[in-house]
Amino acid sequence: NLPLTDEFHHTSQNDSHQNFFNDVIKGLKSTPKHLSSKYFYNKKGDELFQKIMAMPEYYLTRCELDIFENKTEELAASIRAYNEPFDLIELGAGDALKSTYLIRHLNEMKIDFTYFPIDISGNILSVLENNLKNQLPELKIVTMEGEYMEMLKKTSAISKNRKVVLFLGSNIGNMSTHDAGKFCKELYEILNPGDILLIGFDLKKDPHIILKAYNDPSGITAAFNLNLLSRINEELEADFTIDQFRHYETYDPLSGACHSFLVSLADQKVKIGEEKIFFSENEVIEMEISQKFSKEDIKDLAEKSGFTVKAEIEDSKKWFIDSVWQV
Ligand code: AVJ
Repeated sequence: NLPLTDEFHHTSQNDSHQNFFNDVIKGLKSTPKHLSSKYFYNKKGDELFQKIMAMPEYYLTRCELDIFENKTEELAASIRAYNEPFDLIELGAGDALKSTYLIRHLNEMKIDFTYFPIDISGNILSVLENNLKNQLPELKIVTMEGEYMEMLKKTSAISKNRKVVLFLGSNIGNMSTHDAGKFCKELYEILNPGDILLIGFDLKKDPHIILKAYNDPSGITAAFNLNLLSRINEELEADFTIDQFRHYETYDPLSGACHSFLVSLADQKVKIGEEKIFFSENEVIEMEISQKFSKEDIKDLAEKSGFTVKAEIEDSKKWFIDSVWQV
């Protein structure tokens, strides 16, 4: 059945290429123009995000790492990891730096579970699989490359175990408030009674601290945004002149929305495949939202989507929360 597998693989790759093209064209033909930050993560984008996580200004990863490193037992207790086998599913696993602390702890406690890391970047998944197999050769791991919901449904088809879903890093902040609500409702529908969602939220705090995390003077965040234009050039036969766009960042302490934009520095025309897109001088492309939350925002989101908040685990600075929700 090799040819069949091959054919299937090709089809799904063509699909994701077509989806990328359609999303880009649709976004750039909208008013205001926008692109989806989920496409930031090609090989170069993964590397730039690793650099962002290492920047002194980008506190999010260190805060959540503090939780996973120093409150591991509390985390394990909150996901009710006892005797029966369960599936630990991570949405947007990335390099799994944080979750590895929990995974190692569960392993030491001789708890029976299978780890399903899901990510849109096949590149980062192979990095993660190599690392984990080296560190924990006995770990049961099944990597899943694709969109969150689609892959989550696939794990349900593979295994009927109780599910613990990790959605870390304040990745939920990349959705609009409306989309985040829809997303959590959809998760609630897919999960079964007793299943758990452990979800990371970056908290509202001093606006200067938040803005600096996304507006670093070294220009790494700018390069991270501009890399999507390069990716469109490489993969969609486009001709963006990268230095004709400039990164601009805002944080609104009232709504808690941190916004990334690229500003067109001139009137210009860009070709993408057969399509042509016109930019006026100072016109912006909305690139990314990184929403910040209050504790009330988190409780509202949980309850509106049907979940019960079981535990809230904070870092020592109280800048970040891992909230544990149960169906
Ligand atoms: C990976 C979505 C959590 O929004 O903080 C970092 C991505 N963008 N710097 C975030 C990001 C710019 C990040 N998340």
